[in-house]
Formats: sequence, structure tokens, C-alpha cells
Amino acid sequence: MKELRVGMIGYGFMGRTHSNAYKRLTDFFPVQHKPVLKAVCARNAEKAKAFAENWGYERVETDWKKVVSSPDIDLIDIGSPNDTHFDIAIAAAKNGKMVVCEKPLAMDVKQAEKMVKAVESAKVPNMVWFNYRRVPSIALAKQLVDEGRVGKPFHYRATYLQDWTISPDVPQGGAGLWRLDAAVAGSGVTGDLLAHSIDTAMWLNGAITRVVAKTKTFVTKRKHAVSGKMQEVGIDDACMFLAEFANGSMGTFESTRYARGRKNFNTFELNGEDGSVYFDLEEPEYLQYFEYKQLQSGEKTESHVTGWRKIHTTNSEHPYMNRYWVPGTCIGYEHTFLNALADFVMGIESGKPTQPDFRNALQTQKVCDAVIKSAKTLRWVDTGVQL
Ligand code: SOE
Repeated sequence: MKELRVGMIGYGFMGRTHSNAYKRLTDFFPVQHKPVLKAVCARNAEKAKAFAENWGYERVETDWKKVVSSPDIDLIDIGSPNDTHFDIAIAAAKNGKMVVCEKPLAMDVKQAEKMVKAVESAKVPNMVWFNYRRVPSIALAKQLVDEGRVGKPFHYRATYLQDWTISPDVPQGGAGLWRLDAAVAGSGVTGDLLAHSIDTAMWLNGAITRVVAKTKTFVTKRKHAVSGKMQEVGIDDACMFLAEFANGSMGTFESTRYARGRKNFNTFELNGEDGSVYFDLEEPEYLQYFEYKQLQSGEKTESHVTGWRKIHTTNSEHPYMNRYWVPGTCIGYEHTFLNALADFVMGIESGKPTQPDFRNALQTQKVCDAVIKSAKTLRWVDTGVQL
């Protein structure tokens, strides 16, 4: 076993999901690298210390520059707020560290392009944690598309809905709430939620070439948790956009944090000439599939038994599932990060880098930027995506 010495930047929700993945990797996957939790870094030393004690990190740092230049660290994991990704990734790559970064990759395309350049010129393995690709049912959808079961695509439909910011009393800024502060997050639901939907969409259905969008900010002033002052809200609370794909299909994307009752409602449907697939994260262990069969001559229609199949994605033949339990038993949200990490490590070991890497995530960033631009001009915007 070789050591994979991890320096984790950030201790929030994503710091926990990633740390869990490092700890469980070799329990479930036959890899040759064993993660060692060397250091966790955060501005708040006390909270970082509590995090380190809980998850088993060897030491605590409060300056990320120290971590990215430490000789005893191989991999930098960026789980801190979006406005920190750029500086940390560039410095880590310059120091020859592997870099794995939370989504969205950057605040905008300009930053993301420089980050791609940095990891590619340093030739360091890199990945962006678009974890939903690693939900077995979504990976199965990809397999069905690749097997030609959906056929010529016509429609892609994605929704990503939450409801946690409806109250005007929710402040913006600070730990946990930086997602509401445009200066830190870059954008609202577009970068935070639709980035996931766009990544999945382009993985399944290819490049999005142009978009037209409408965004809405329902609560226009919120107290800032750090300054204590009422401030303008700069994020998009909701965003809807239409998309054209390079393969000729069309898409609709909808996201909001104002859908009362929807906590993390992430769905998509792809309709093609030969079939359709549908996924809903509230029932993550299922992929729904409709197969259209053309009748051969002499064959009778069986329309009384046609319908959607609800595939319980828990057999060992299903993506990732041979690493876990027995058929019929499902895995959870945390395993999507574990699967992503396993793919990353296996990519290092096989020399076939896993996706999405920084270059791939840059394409999602291009769509996000085009969406925000279109929402300002209310015109179609070309994305410039290159897959
Ligand atoms: C936002 O509430 C959030 O935590 C996103 O930032 C994550 O990427 C998503 O997986 C769950 O929702």
C-alpha cells in the first residue's frame, strides 16, 4: 500500500463528505493507495480542531498556504467556499500536489481557465467532485445511453429544487450561509445546484451549445452574518433556462431554493426515439426506463403490458454495486463521494484519469456563465462548450 497524504481545506458539509470517503476507501475498493488524513485547514482554529478530532486528522492549520506547500502532503482537497478555490488550486498545482475541488470549479470561466492551465502544465491529477455522476442509477442511465437504448435524443428535462432560503430572516454570508453571498459564491442556484444538473446533462447528452435564461431574486435584501448590516442580495434565488444541445435535442432546466417542501429534489428525464430514462434523487436507488420496441413483421403489439420499468439499481451488475452489499440493499449519499474518490484513485493507478477533471468542469462553468449572462440580456448566449 502506498500512502495518499491528504490536506483538507474546509470543514463544512463537503469537508465531512470527503473525509468520510478517505476513511472508507480501502474498506470497499481494491486500490493500492491508502488515504492518510494529514491536515485540515480552516480560518476558525477551534472548529478545525474539533473537526480534526472527530475525523482523525493529524494536525490543524489555519493558513492554507502552509498546507499546499507542506512536503508531507500529496493531495489538496478544496472543500472551502467558492471564492477560495482559485488561489488554492493554482498554488497547489504549482507545488506539484494533486488537486480535487468541490463544485463549481470557480467563480467564473476566466478563473476556471487559469485553473485548468495550472493543473495541466503541472501535470497533476485533478478532479471536481460532481458526486451525482456516482449515484449508481445515474451511472446506469449513462450506460443505457451509451448502449444506444435511448436512441436519437429529443428532450432533456432537469429540475433541482430546494426550499431552505424562503424566510427573509435567513442571513447571507458566514459559515454555512456563504452560498447566499454572491461575493463568495459567485452565483446562487446556478452555480450551486444547476452546475450539478448541467454536469449530469452534458455527461449523458453531450454539449450544450446555447442557452436563454431567466433568473429571479425573491428576497432582495438580507442581513449579512459577518457585518450585521442589511445588504443587497446578489445571488439568483431561482433560475430557469432553455438549452440547445449539439446533438439536436432541446433541454429545460429549472432550479430554485423557494420550492416549499422540496429539500434536495434533483431530477432529470431524457427522451429519445428508442426510449427514455428518468431519475429522481428522492428515490436514488431507482432508475426508470421506458423501452420502445419496434415490432418485427408478424409480431403482435403488446401494448397492454408496455410501460416504464422501475429498475432497482442494487444488483452487483449495476455500477459500483459489486463493491457493496447484497442485491436489494441500497447505498447512500455518502457513497457517491466514496465512488468518486475510488474512480479518482483508480485513475491515478491505471494512468487513465477519471472524469470530470478540471477541463471537463470548465465546460460546465461555461454553461453557468452563459446562463447568468443570458439572464441579464434576456437573449440566447452561445456557451462555447468543447467536449
Ligand atoms: C446546497 O444546499 C447543497 O449543499 C449543494 O451545495 C450541494 O452541492 C448539493 O449536493 C446539496 O445541496
